[in-house]
Amino acid sequence: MSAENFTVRPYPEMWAALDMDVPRFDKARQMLGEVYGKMFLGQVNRPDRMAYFDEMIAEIFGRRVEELLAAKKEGKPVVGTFCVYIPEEIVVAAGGICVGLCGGSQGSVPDAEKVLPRNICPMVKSAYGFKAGRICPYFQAVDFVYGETTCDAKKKTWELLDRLVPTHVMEIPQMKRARDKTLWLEEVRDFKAKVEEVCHTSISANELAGAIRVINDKRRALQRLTALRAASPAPISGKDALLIEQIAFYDEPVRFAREVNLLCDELDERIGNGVGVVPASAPRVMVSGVPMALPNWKVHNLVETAGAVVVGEESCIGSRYFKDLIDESHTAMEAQLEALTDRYMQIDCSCFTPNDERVDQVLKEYRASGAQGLLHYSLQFCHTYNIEEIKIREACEKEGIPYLAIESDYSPEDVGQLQTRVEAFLEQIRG
Ligand code: BJ8
Repeated sequence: MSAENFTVRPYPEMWAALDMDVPRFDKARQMLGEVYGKMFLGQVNRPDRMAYFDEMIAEIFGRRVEELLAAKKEGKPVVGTFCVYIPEEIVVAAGGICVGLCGGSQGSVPDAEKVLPRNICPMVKSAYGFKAGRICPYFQAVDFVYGETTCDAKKKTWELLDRLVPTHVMEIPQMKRARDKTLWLEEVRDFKAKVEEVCHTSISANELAGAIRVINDKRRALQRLTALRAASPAPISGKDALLIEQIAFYDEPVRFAREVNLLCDELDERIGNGVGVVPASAPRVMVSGVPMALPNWKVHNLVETAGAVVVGEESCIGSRYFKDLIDESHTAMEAQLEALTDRYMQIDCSCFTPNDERVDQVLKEYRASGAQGLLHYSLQFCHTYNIEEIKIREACEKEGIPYLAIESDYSPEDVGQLQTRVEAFLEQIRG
């Protein structure tokens, strides 16, 4: 596939059957194809195994949606989520499919702003706008969605989203004391009961054990990919790695893990032969902060267009999603749910207070990645990440780590200004 002839394939009949705004969505499809072709296929010396992930984008509005619809036909639940706190193992154990519905596009923001305030997080607006504008086949295909109470923008939006699609909400505690963990375990139990009720099924310990293994394998594959990015020269671009982390939220997990491992085999070979996507002298940057939902490639594109390479994402679309595994040794349901709860409570989202473990985690990942500078990325109006940024900055200053904080939204308006700041940051790294 070349940059010029890459297209995201159209499925107008299926979209019409899903009650989508087909003419409008088709324009968005074409634009995505053009942007993707330029941004991804124009990269030099990409690993061959990226072909699978290119194909996932070419078929993002087609074949994968067909798979979801086929699963529904067989009576399997298809559940949409917006946060890595929602335990997808339980949906998979019920024979269902979990898809991430976080919005990463400016295109759906105006639909949301007809209803929601303008001065809230673009990720929330983008997600809501996809449903309100009927311009996302995944949103149209899900049986129901599961929101959470991580931040105010999200939890109040779920009340309105429920008017458009059945929306259930898990209460995520804001602290990590023993009583908060007890609350979270109760929420996990309720989540399981709700999934069972909606899906008319009862999950067995055996099924849950299988689902835990499947999702752990997906996480192990992503951990392997992250470890390989520490090599110098970097064997894969940050843009491609981010793309894979984004696809993790909608691909079939067993197939996805297999493909990531095949890619990692190729990266192993590249490292052995000293092959990289950039020269070993290119500045290496780690990105930390809010999740970058598809198709939000803004920061990575800025950094890599300026001649550097991104070597890690401390983010929920990144290491926060896969750094921790669930203990697979339990065979009884209650012990499995407790193990699952323990794993999920390790996620260090800035919605928690205190959240000092995130500062330690950022430094740990920074050292492991071989990065030479840290770029903190917040979305506009995300108070928790914007405020927690202060502690990350202080830690970097203390360690002498070159540091840049960016706060942005999904519009292209600030690209010129951000480019200047990124270039100055890379100059600082180059010394
Ligand atoms: S566990 S990071 S996926 S909440 S960026 S919507 S917090 S205003 S995305 Fe997140 Fe779960 Fe936390 Fe991860 Fe609100 Fe901030 Fe927007 Fe955010």
